[in-house]
Amino acid sequence: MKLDRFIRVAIAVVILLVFIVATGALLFISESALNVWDRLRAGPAFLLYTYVGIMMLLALTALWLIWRLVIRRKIAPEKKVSAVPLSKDDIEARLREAEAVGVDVSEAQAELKELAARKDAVHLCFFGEVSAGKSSLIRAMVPEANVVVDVVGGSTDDVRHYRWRDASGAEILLTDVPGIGGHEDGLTDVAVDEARRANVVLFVCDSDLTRSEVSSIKALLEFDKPLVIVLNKADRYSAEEQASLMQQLLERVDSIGGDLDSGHVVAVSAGGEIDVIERSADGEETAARRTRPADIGVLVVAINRLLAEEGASLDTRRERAVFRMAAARLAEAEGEYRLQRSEQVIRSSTRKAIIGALAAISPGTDILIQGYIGTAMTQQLCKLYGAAPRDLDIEEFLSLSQSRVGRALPLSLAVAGNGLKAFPGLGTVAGGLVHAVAYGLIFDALGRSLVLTLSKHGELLPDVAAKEFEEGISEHLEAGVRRVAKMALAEKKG
Ligand SMILES: Nc1nc2c(ncn2[C@@H]2O[C@H](COP(=O)(O)OP(=O)(O)O)[C@@H](O)[C@H]2O)c(=O)[nH]1
Ligand SMILES: [Mg+2]
Repeated sequence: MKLDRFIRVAIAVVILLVFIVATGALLFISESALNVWDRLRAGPAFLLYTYVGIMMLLALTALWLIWRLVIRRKIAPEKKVSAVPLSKDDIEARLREAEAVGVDVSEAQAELKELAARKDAVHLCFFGEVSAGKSSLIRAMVPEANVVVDVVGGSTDDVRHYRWRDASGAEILLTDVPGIGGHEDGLTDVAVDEARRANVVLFVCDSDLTRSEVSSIKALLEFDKPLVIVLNKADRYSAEEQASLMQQLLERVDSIGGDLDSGHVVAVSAGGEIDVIERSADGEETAARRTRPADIGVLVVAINRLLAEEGASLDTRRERAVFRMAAARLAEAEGEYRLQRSEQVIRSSTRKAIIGALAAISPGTDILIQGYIGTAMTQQLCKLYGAAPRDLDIEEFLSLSQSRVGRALPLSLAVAGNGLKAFPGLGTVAGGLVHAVAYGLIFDALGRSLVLTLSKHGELLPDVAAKEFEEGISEHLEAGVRRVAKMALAEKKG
């Protein structure tokens, strides 16, 4: 009670003092202001205007500085989703930049090399579900190629190219890819990538489109290259059925935004092979393999017409698709690089926190989180994810996180104590070690939560980041305990 009263009196005295000083200052300022004003008015007009001008300039500068420092939030560089297509120079510059930082750009570079290697030949990629008849079609176009055809469901397990000549005599490469919807994982990616590397995509189907075929076509349309829909196995349909199927195909593609010329939907029979049982005159049965007659004339005509019409645009459109693919590969590699680097940053900060806690007699998380290690870790992770927060944001984030840590500390200590029990031969675990693991855990959790937040939002929003830290903390603590306990034991021994 006594202390309380003393504080109140002290505050009253301070208020009185502030009042006296403020009044004095007001009197002094207005006195000198009026003084200056009078003199200025007495003097020449230009002096008055210059003076007022300078005062306003100073006031504006001060306002601008305050705005910059306190109000403005630095916007993280917009992730470029520009409509302007990537040029060769753009993508090469990006690759150089990334390589200089240490990103593994080999996959992206390989795509550019592949593009250069394909420059001289037009590539037609056959795309479609397993057993639609892609391999049979190629065999019908290039009989000497002798593509293996299997009844069971797609025999082509990797990409193959076959030479063909168009009407002008130019060499064209036909690409056979694994069927989409096959059983082996990852095959679809192979096929999709191959479609991006091609100049023209021939989508092969053998009936009305299934839902997955429609979504494949939707994805293919985004590559922006000439597309031909080939309705195969026409021998199974009557002329009317064929006509209505082709109409349906056109409508379906139209409904997903594909602007398909009616000349780009054709019905053919690749032929393929069929196993038959032959009975001879004496009644003996033998299994034989027969080739169905092929009828692919309309497809060849459509391809020739398309190649003649498109001309040089085939190459620019392929280039664009490959540049975009290379950019996507680069983005993946950058993501990978960030993950690895952030792991290093988190580990080294966690180690420092552990060392700090082991050295301190009575460690406090506040010094840890809001001190040098926390600031350095936050800065490094933000930089890695291209976020450019103001120092104030980092400070705010750390102080908001600090209050969350206060609540999570008992949990962290419990998790640390439990985690250490898993290491045999430690005996009774000393309190200092438990504390060190607990603080290390908190750093580990802070770093991991920050990485998730940054990759989600692309910038450091202090309140959001602190909230996400709080939400995920118990999960992060549990996930990190073995790793951090090991680290602490190593430090203690070391
Ligand atoms: N009826 C009929 N069957 C065909 C035709 N073309 C291919 N097939 C059969 O369809 C099955 C799959 O053919 P395939 O070329 O291996 O398909 P892929 O998986 O797309 O390469 C095989 O049994 C072929 O005999 C055709 O024009 N008519
Ligand atoms: Mg095949």
